[in-house]
Amino acid sequence: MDLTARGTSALLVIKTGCRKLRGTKIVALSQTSALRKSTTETNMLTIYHAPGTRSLRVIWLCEELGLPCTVKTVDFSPAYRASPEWRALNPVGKVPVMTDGDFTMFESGAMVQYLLDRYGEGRLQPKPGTEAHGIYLQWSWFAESTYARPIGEIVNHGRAFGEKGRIPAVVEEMAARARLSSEAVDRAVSDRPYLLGDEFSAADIMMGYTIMIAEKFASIEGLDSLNAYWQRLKARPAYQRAAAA
Ligand SMILES: N[C@@H](CCC(=O)N[C@@H](CS)C(=O)NCC(=O)O)C(=O)O
Repeated sequence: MDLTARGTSALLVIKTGCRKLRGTKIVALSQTSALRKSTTETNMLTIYHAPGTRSLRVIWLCEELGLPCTVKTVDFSPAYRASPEWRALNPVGKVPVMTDGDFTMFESGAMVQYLLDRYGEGRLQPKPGTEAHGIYLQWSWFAESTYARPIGEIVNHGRAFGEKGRIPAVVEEMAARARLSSEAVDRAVSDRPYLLGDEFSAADIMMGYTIMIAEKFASIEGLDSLNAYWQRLKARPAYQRAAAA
């Protein structure tokens, strides 16, 4: 990881980008006038990123859409995340944060939806207001609010209490909740390549990150459809570029 501190600030340098900056000019990849306008008239998107965290979703989406963005690597230490500098961007000291010009957002799923609605031109989500869009929202929200939640608690429990203070029954109970969600996704993708069917959508990006942490902190063993789905997601060049950021 190429981290270069700027002065005393723990907000670390631009390490890489969804797309490279040339000097101060962003290379606009989209052919659309709306996007060309926004990429040339503003400094466009900046994603505050810590490797292995939910900022992966936002970078991955930008890569899938070909949206230019700047990635800034953030010091993920509790001390920095508690600092007034970081709290001004994320009020609870979490990662990620995204800015679009002067506009700032926290919550990865909200960033994904904002980017799709503003710059997606209908890509990677069904038409809003349709049942297909309802299913898309269902899996997107499920990924963060139901599936990721117990996994996050396993991580937080370990971080707060350490190996010695860890309460195994609590971790087991949360792992069981995560497993129930893993099984639900396993069934959902048992007859289709992606959550919505044949077409990849941003719901798969939301879910992909959650499967990543399920694999790391809970277990996805023995769930063949889920594992095959995860391999399909990881094989996407956009995922690979995001994972390398
Ligand atoms: N629902 C939030 C969750 C953010 C979150 O939990 N981020 C993790 C990293 S992936 C974090 O900052 N954890 C530190 C902590 O909770 O103390 C989102 O999707 O942005």
